[in-house]
Amino acid sequence: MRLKTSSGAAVIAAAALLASAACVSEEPSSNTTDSALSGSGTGADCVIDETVKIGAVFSLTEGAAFAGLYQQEGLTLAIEQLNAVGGVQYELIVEDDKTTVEDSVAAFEKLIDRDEVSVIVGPTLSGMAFTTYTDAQSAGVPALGVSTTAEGIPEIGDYIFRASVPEEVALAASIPAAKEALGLEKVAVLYDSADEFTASAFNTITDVLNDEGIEIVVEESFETTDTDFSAQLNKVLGTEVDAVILSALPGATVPLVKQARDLGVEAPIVGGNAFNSPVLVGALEDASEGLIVGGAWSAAAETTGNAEFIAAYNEAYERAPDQFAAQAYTAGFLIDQAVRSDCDANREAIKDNLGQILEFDSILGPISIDESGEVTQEPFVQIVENGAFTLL
Ligand code: 1QQ
Repeated sequence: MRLKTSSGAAVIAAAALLASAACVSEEPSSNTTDSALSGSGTGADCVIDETVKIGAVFSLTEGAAFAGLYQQEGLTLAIEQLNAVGGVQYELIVEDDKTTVEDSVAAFEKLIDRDEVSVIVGPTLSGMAFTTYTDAQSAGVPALGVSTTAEGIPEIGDYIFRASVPEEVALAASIPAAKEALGLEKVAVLYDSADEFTASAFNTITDVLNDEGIEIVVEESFETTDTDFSAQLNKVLGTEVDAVILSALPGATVPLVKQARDLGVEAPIVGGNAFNSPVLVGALEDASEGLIVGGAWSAAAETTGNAEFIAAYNEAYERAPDQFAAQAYTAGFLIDQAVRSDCDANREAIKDNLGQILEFDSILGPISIDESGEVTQEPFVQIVENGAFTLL
């Protein structure tokens, strides 16, 4: 397997910069079919002569690198294991979007037009996916999200899929679990209104709290790059809320939670997908204690192959995997399943078969993706105890 990492061209058309984040469903331009990507046999017996190119766009630097680096490692490990099986050989081409929409668009363009990949995994953030998936859709290239959890992602078009438990599903599990564990009656909700994923999660949070009969006594927003949260936290102080529900990326979560504890806000903190990261726990140090998170994977889950995955990952990278690594790893196997079902790695065949994944037995548990592109998977709710995630 060859692993190429390049920053991609930084030149972006003004149109791309201005591209709307709204969900659009465009008809793709026609794709050519490469007969060498279509093999003989099926499933485990599938043999394809040409190497199948898988592109990946992850945030390997800047704000979302806390997730992107794990994603790159997880997907690389899956591709190595899949290539060892034989019959189908994959080449993984990874691009860094530097946590910007511009670089994400450039990376998608390179993978689609220059590398002519069969499928793209990523990008890391929903905030980039709303633009890049519109491009993948118009080009007729299937894209599989592994951490894009905002509302409206699969609706972008029929070439867009995700293997990442939507934030609304994660929160619909973590908030009731926190209610049961902590007896939640009154909460504060703090959210980043500038990021599409965290803003969309805020809507879900209010819906779930309403459904659960939990009262919101403080509701405050901030922006992704803010560093001082004292104004919002001072509104929480003295309210005796049972928990703070936080919708933020780790960049803001770390100073916010630390400042909360320093100011004397003692309420437990509940969050979703972005919090399921050892990077966050490490950066928070003691302030991570008691954090409740909903997400797609747990090291403690007794799912098929999970223990072997953790061991292989530790061996390869000398650190433990996280949720983002686990999801990207799973994506490799989902793509392989889609390729092998018709023994065809052309874009159109992968698109058709990614939409028919039924209860695939994965380290995330049984996972299905239907033709709408949406994933069905049971989320995991965890709590940080003694600096480590354990199932709640
Ligand atoms: C999204 C997310 C982020 C937490 C991924 C790192 O879930 O942007 O949708």
